[in-house]
Amino acid sequence: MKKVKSGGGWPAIWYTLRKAREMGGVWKLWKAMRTKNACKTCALGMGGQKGGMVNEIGGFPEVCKKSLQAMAADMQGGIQPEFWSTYSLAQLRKFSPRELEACGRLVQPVLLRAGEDYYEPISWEAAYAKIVGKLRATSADDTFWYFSGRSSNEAGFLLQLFARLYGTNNVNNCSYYCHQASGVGLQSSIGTGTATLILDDVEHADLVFVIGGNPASNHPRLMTTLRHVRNRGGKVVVINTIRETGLVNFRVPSSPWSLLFGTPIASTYIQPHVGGDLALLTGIAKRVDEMGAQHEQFLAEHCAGGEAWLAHLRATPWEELVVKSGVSRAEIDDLAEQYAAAKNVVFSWTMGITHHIHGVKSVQAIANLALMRGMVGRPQAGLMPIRGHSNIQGIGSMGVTPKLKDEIFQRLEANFGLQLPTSKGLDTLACMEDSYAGRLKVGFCLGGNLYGSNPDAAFAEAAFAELDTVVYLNTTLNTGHAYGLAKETIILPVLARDEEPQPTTQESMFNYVRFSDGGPRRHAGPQSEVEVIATIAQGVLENTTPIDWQSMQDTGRIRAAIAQVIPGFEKMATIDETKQEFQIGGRTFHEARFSTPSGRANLHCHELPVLAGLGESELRLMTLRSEGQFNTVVYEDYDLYRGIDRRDVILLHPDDIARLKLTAGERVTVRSEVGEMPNILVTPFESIRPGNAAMYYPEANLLVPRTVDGDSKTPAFKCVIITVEVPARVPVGAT
Ligand SMILES: Nc1nc2c(c(=O)[nH]1)N[C@H]1C(S)=C(S)[C@@H](COP(=O)(O)OP(=O)(O)OC[C@H]3O[C@@H](n4cnc5c(=O)[nH]c(N)nc54)[C@H](O)[C@@H]3O)O[C@H]1N2
Ligand SMILES: Nc1nc2c(c(=O)[nH]1)N[C@H]1C(S)=C(S)[C@@H](COP(=O)(O)OP(=O)(O)OC[C@H]3O[C@@H](n4cnc5c(=O)[nH]c(N)nc54)[C@H](O)[C@@H]3O)O[C@H]1N2
Ligand SMILES: [Mo]
Repeated sequence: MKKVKSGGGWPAIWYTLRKAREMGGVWKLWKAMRTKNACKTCALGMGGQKGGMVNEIGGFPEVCKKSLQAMAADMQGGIQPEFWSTYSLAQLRKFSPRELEACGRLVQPVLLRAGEDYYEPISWEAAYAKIVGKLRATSADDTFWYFSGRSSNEAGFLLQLFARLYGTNNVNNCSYYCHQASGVGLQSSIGTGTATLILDDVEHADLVFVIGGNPASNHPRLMTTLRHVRNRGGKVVVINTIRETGLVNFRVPSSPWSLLFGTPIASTYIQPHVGGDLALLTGIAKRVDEMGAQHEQFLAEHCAGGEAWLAHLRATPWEELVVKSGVSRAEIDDLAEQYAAAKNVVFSWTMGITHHIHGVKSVQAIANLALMRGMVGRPQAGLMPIRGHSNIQGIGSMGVTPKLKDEIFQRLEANFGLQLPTSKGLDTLACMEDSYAGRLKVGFCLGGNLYGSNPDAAFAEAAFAELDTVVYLNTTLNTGHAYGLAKETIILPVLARDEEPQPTTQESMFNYVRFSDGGPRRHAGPQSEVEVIATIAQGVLENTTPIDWQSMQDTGRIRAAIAQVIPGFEKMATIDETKQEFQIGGRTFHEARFSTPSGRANLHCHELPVLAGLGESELRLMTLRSEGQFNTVVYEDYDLYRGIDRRDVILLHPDDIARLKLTAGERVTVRSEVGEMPNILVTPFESIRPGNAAMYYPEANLLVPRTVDGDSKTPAFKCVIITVEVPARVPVGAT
């Protein structure tokens, strides 16, 4: 397939028109996209009361392929009852992620009984009776509660509250596989775990670092902002192991000029080795110090640990930094000079930073670098983790973590007269480990695809199989429904955000709360997430707690509770009348007063990890997303900007193909310490830094070990040591 020369542009627009035709016309899709609901895909935040396709500072039309794909998926027809008697489990397992998604919307509860080969439709009453009966018969700490990031704040708040009053803190979310390292790292540096700035600040930066992410595919709306930065003469420094086409040049659809001619995005493009960022960031800081370009006064007045950190930098040899980053001294010097010369600098990052065993350290290193020049705690500069799911940040704010923030815990107990459990609670992978060990009995998943997103897919399947019951609340089928099976599996169909009978709220990555109106249901069968949670909670807890669960089906009541309990969400109390969307209090730092106990930001020293996988036949594998997917949901096999038209590939630099004596186009077996994938196509990919390889997630989860960052518990999805073998060349008898 021919590779395009820029991201965005006409292919994205043709795609839109094609999708519109499939969905019954441009007008129908346009109407659906323009309703007052927060956009369903990434957390950049679009829609809400400003109307669909409008960003937080009023930019319009902000369209992206992903939001159209998500909308089109929700506009699909319903899965017919015969489907369930036609396709056995064995057949469902043969479906690809794309085929499962394309089966249509889930419209009735279905049950897979122990030992059966077919799911069977059941009534909502029967499903509720089964779930309530099972939960009542199970001790609370034998259950876990997993949340994805597309559900509303209201559903997130209600379900975590129910799980705790039921008696467990085994409450967690997909962030543990995503940005947890950002939350933990930022918290340790500045006392809060989210972006320190708003979209308008980014618009006015004169230098933006984009580290370890591919926003051209995964956060396309950010490209509009990066274009504005470049147009005003600002710089964009991209640090990415792959030279991503869309970060080199992007055709922003909302600008006629950019659409025709494209806009250069990166002014500088640096390609470190996978996992080399910590050393690179440390190197840039070392050079800034050598130049004497740090902000001494800021370090002295607003930071703690500055001196020790500078001493540590000075003692770290250059050679170590160059070897461990894979970036030359000249390039590091250049980055430091650009940084020292800039006035307003924004640091943004995504999974290339967090999906490592040193994820938290890398986030701290980004914060160190920003703090040393006083780039945090003032307008037009700051720290910006580019968040994943559209409401993953809100789900975190609502208390969906094993440990509640002290303030939330105290307010819940004081304001509502509740008694909450104080047990430790398990993070996401710990729940899977405990399931595998036979210690847990019931899993409850609000959205997402915990099986598909998990490292070590064979382990994940076995972990689910140990459970008695797993309950999934989903909108469409995914691989979890075919492989993430307990002895008894129940799928409950829920309404999408824009079909909710009542309003809901979502939080963007800029700490902005959006109010979604909901809208008419597309199918008769699915229920609202809040209704499902309240009904189960009422059945299990009845009147044993001070909460009237039935009345909690009213999302306005949940918002009233959120306003009382969650710090910074006070304006939730009036949002139903005012419809006034708001910035969460205490999160945006336009002044250098940090949320740490001392009010100062902390600088952290790091020992640099050895660059993994330098053995002769080894490669460092990153698992990543294509242009045509949203997480475990694959919409099309085609990865447009990288020019790859299938998913069973390993992307290798031609130098590595030669070094490993492979041939482009041949089938190989890729092995890691936990698994192997046969029949993978060797695919030359000049854009990747030699020594590193790439394969598509979720398929490649068969190869990812359960090695986590000790601080954030996030698996190292971006650094799997692999070897590649041509089957015919494996000597007879070898394993
Ligand atoms: N279209 C689309 N949009 C999405 C999603 C989706 O699946 N599809 N998912 C959403 C979610 S939940 C998330 S978390 C985000 C994910 O957004 P991204 O983080 O952009 O997604 P990944 O595909 O994981 O991207 C990894 C990028 O990091 C680079 N990389 C990998 N390892 C390293 C490294 O060690 N160092 C450096 N410097 N770079 C590295 C890769 O080359 C690649 O460009 O996107 C959100 N938006
Ligand atoms: N190897 C590897 N593994 C990874 C990653 C990687 O880069 N590499 N990335 C990780 C990351 S960043 C993340 S965030 C996780 C993603 O993990 P998850 O969030 O668990 O997975 P998704 O694929 O986003 O979930 C998709 C499902 O959500 C359901 N859904 C969609 N809309 C709604 C809704 O409104 N309500 C409800 N209840 N359900 C809905 C649909 O049924 C769909 O099948 O995966 C992680 N795993
Ligand atoms: Mo994510």
